[in-house]
Amino acid sequence: MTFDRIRTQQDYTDAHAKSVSDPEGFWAAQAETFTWRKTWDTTLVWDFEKPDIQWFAGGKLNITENCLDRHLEKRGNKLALIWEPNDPKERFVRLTYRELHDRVCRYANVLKRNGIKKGDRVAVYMPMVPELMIAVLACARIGAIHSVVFCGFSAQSLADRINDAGAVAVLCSDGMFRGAKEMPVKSVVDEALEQCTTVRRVIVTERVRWAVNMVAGRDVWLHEELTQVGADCPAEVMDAEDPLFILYTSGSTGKPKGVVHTCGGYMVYTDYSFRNVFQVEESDVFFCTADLGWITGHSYMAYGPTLAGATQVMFEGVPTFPDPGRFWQIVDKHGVTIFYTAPTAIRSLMACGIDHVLPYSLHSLRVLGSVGEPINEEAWHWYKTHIGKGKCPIVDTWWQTETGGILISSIAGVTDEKPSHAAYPLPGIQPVLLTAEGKEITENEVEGLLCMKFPWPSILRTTWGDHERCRQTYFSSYTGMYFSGDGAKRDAEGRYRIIGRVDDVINVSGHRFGTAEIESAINTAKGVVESAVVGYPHDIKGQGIYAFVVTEKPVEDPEDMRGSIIESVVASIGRIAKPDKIQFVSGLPKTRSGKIMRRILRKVAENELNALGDTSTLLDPAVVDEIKGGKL
Ligand code: 7RM
Repeated sequence: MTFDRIRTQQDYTDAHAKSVSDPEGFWAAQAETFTWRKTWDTTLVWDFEKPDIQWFAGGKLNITENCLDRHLEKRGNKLALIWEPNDPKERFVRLTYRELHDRVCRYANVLKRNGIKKGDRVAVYMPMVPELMIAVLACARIGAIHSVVFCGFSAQSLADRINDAGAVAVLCSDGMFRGAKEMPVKSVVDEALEQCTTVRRVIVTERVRWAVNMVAGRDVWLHEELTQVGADCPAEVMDAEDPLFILYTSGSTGKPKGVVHTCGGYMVYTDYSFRNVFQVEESDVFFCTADLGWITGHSYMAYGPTLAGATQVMFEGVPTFPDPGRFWQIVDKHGVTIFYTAPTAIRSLMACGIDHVLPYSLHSLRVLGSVGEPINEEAWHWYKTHIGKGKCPIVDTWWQTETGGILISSIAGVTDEKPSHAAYPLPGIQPVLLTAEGKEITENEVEGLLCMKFPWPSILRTTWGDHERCRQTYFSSYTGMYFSGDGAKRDAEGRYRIIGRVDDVINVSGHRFGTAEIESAINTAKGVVESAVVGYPHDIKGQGIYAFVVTEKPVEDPEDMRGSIIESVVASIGRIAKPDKIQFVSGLPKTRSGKIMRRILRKVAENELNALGDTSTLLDPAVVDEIKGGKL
């Protein structure tokens, strides 16, 4: 038995048992279902202490042959992509697998024509247009390493990512539509490139038809380039362990780091987890609402669904435009059967009222998914009742940029579900809970730090340009373990419930930010001396950003000062990281050694003013009363 497809609770139990007793045999059997140019020599080499992790070493392949070419015979005329524009009145686009293959090959030829080669890093900064997915696959086709940067990041963030990766090209659009707004894209790239020296080429997709500045010798229009190329583009042969992409993600310290995923293992795991978690059938229409700029968009839009030969919807816009019924209208319009979104979206639509759901039948829906943050019970029940009409299983999928694919989740309609519980480890996944001292807790009905004790095929391999940082961040806290940074509970039946980050990372609407990252952004505002940022519970976003700010002079016009702080954050990171609350304080609670006691600030932000704990070790305990008094 290969357990290629889990259909029953027993299959799940058997597959998980097999994956633990014989991980190499288990994953080799999955890997054999793909097209390889040369089969691998060794299924797995691993050492978490270095870390050195290799899956399918010696194997040769190109992931796009598996996403596209191998489907042509049987699924050439099947829809691969249904693209729904921001404005419902604009025509939608449908691409069959044959058409997507054709578009990817042509785009890949444009990349080659512009001097981009295997191993080059390519930054992709584009709104959710079909060309974004095509560009990503085109990079993979020629072996260029894509680094997608979400369009909500600022020019500064884009420049930092381009420089860290040494990108030679940027793929972008002229501008973008987002709800009622039109926003610039190319001019943001231009601003970023003032700080970059490695970029030789910018390839611009036309979307909003704005006049943009084109730098001669550097910038070209995609539509003009496409007239110069053909549709034949043989796939570059890649090593299983060659990098496929870099995706930057925030941690508790310093600048965001470039998580590196490689070709072979990532392919095997995203396909396997996609098909099994969502129980995908040939006739399904999958709709993931994530942006391709996040890992969810990489694993469960660009790669997982195309590897599986599935049909998917890609949506350019926002959930509330032209009204909060937009997702449900799309579900009915395209007959969506599997819908995958984030708790923050569910909560915000829930807050808009049921009247925006009632006009739609939603009868095509079969499976619902959640990702990005813990889903609270109220949102879970609303999703179950009003969207799933009580009949659709909900999969609460826990995973991370670093894990490449879903690690803990129930399997739709196969394993049981319990509100707010991600539930069970997928086959191949061996979670453990540790005490703060690093001791494994083996019982049930416990809480601890969530770690993995064995590698799975899509675990990150390194952080770009800084392997030591990868080791430090994920593999050094507890010897022989991958540490996720999350805390979790395990119930009596062995289901996991993720509690949230135990480090200085804030999860705002499913997006990760390091407190240090936001603080340095705030500190660039004129007149700011220092700041401390903590997360606090937010009804819609999950966590909100609460900033305590010390200024040079007493603040005369708080609104004006807040405005300039927000401006600084928007400029350094992007509009997605705006603080929700900014409190001006005369000092921060620090220990005698100068360390900020975030625990106290967190309690204040959470409004637990009577639970501050011991403050006697503070340098100046009096600041605490002032901070409590000024709580927003
Ligand atoms: C896929 C993604 C990862 C962090 C992770 C958690 C949190 C993600 C869930 C969740 C509770 C979930 N990647 N997280 N999924 N918490 N339940 N189902 O979001 O790298 O951007 O974020 O998100 O804290 O560590 S990510």
